[in-house]
Amino acid sequence: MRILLIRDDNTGQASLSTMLACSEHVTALIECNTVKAAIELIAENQVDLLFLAIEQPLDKLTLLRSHNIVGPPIIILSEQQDDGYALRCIEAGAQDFIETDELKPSRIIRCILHVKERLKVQNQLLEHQAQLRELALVDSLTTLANRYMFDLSLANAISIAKRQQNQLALIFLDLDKFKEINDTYGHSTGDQVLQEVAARLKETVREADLLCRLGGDEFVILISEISCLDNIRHLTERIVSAFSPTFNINGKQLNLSTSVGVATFPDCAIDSVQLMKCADEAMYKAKQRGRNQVMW
Ligand code: GH3
Repeated sequence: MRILLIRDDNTGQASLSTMLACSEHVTALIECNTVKAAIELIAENQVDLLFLAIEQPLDKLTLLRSHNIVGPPIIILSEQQDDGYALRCIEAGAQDFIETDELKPSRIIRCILHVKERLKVQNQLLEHQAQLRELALVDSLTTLANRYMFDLSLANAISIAKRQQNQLALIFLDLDKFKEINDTYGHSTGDQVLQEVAARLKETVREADLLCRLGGDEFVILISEISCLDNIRHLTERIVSAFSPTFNINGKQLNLSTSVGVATFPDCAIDSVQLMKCADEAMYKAKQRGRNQVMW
């Protein structure tokens, strides 16, 4: 554990410094004597645990937490022998409260070990949270954003566009006769084609554009920053061209094209539902007109 000790100059706290320096659980010990210095040290260093051993620790703790809402865990060492005060420190975010009277190496080590265990559990929870977030927002086959992520992003992008009076574009793609690929070569080949489509689209759009697989053989690109509609036209041309090279899947050369519908906000629609409908209808027109083309 990398530990930061904030302490005043008096005997009890000096012995805490010695105990920490001697502990096998402490890999680094940094010391300072003001909250201001501590805030700077936390910003510049990895600090796993902070011991606060200065006058009026509750006020200092509140000050620290107001600068570092998600800062390192804090343990208070104080001369106060008042359960109510200790409780208020815990309520304000301290992990533990040690009275100077109880200051001995075994108490400090127990404290460090408890924090270590809590951090382990906390990290596991954060990992699970990240996994759940990924499951909720990412399409597992292509690793593109999924429909849920798209719906959230579109609603958000529209409210920003309304506020800033910007334009948005939706490019809606539905692969042509994709079912034939499944029927002829099997579902697993179909899956690999979908992954290759996602990879080609990723190379075609910019980082700032949101590329999603809505489901099945449908993809959508949300463009939140449009400088001019000609750029969207060029992009859709590049998208159609991205399907020109044959798809080489397990040694088979497969031909595939896509029908594309484009809709812009606020010209075609006043909300996300209308905008999607508009792009869908444009795509449907492209299908009706013979596929492998872009319609607005
Ligand atoms: P059209 O040009 O008229 O759109 O023809 P299509 O064959 O692409 O149309 P349709 O929407 O009927 O076919 C889409 C196919 O996509 C049908 C479905 O079995 C397949 N599909 C949907 N999800 C997946 C998937 O995750 N993997 C694979 N391999 N196929 C999928």
